[in-house]
Amino acid sequence: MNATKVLEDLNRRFPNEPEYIQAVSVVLNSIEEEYNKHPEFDKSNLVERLCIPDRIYTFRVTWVDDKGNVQTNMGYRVQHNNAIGPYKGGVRFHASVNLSILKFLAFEQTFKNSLTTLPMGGAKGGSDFSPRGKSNNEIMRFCQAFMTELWNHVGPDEDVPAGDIGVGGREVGYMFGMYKKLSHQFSGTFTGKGREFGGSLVRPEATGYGNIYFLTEMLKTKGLDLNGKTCLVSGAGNVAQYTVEKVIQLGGKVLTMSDSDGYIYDPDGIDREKLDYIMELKNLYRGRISEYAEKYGVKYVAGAKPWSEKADIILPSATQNEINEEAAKAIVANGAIAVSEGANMPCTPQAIKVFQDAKILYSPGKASNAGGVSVSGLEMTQNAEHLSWTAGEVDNRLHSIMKSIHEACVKYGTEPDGYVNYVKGANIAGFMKVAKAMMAQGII
Ligand code: NDP
Ligand code: 2IT
Repeated sequence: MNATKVLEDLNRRFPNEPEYIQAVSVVLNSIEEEYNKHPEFDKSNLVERLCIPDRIYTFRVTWVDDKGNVQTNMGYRVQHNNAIGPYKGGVRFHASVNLSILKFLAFEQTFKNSLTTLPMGGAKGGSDFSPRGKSNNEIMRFCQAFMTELWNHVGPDEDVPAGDIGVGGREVGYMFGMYKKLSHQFSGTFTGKGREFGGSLVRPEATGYGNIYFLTEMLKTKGLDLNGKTCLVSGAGNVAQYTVEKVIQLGGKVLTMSDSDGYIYDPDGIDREKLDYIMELKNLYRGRISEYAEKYGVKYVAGAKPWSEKADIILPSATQNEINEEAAKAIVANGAIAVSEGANMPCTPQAIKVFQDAKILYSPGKASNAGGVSVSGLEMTQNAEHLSWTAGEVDNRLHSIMKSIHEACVKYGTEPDGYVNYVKGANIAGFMKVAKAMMAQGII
């Protein structure tokens, strides 16, 4: 395999899909050497079979808003690869959603899920529907309309969706309800469900907690811990909130959080009480982060990201490509020691290079944010055995999964000078398992 050639070809075939090409490019560049040690891979054109999704469903979603207007949105489900388990991955509702973004997310999910040690393939779905400013009833009608198209293509052993940007417990509940009605079955077809109907304890916390468990392992390699460290967090949604919760528990100090309009900077740190306020503001009232600045009298910077502020640890937890080369240079110049991705692909390839050249700890989302889908996998197990585990049991398993992902990164990513290239480690470890499973299952 020649990564450059494969990418040129993908570029020619999918010229309007920059996020997808970006994600594939990072993976191919890091696995090229390892891949070429296995001539049997190329003989069966494994690389193309791995980069191109198994199938994609595209459909129109029509719903009626509160004023009686008929609205249409696009709906998608990208089923990328099911070599190691049923398709698995979240659903995103955001105005920016398009096929390129969902293809990148489904591609990444395949390797992430492989790293979790659990049997899950990779998928992603979503819609360009924007939940912002919509009433509860509008959200419900949209989720129901979305499922009337998707229900026949998902199932507990076929494809198991969950949440992502704009999709949390409320939306999963509505989609699950419609799925149940149409399929006439109560099954574990979604994860991130409410606790009362098969949801796992610790699933809401899992991505944020998992990222901090992973970060703790990275810091340990340098003899460091989180206590007293300052952190920049972006986002104020599910991942950001539980990232902040775990940082506070471990003695760190979070200086920033953000949303799509701007960021707040709190020099005293966001403590438990302030975090409770943010959770209520975002999860209940669906307000703006600027309201925090008004309430606590701190700085709010509209239309900007927090990366120019000085801190030890950087935890991007909002969206893709939120840290570019310039932001990465500012982060390094400010003396940061670690960047651990909570979001999917928040750093551009140029930004990643800046971190790696500076030899600071840097982990890609497919490793450090895998806690969410890991607990989704544990939710599938609990549903299959019709049991529910205690919060302590789920948290312990999450912790040990994050440790094992870290070990895999160190095993496959340690360079001759001792620097751990977590990108290479995560990509090779994630890839090898999927590759071996595909080879064993023949040319399909
Ligand atoms: P939420 O919808 O709960 O929160 C997203 C947050 O990011 C909000 O604060 C939102 O601001 C902000 N945001 C979203 N899009 C943009 C944008 N284009 N520019 C700036 N800010 C933006 O989503 P999650 O917390 O679930 O997801 C955050 C990230 O984590 C995503 O990259 C997702 O793929 C990834 N992830 C999520 C997992 C999960 O289990 N939920 C698991 C693994 C990764 P606003 O309120 O203004 O919309
Ligand atoms: O990006 C992700 O890993 C998620 N949004 C969670 C997917 C899942 O199936 O729990």
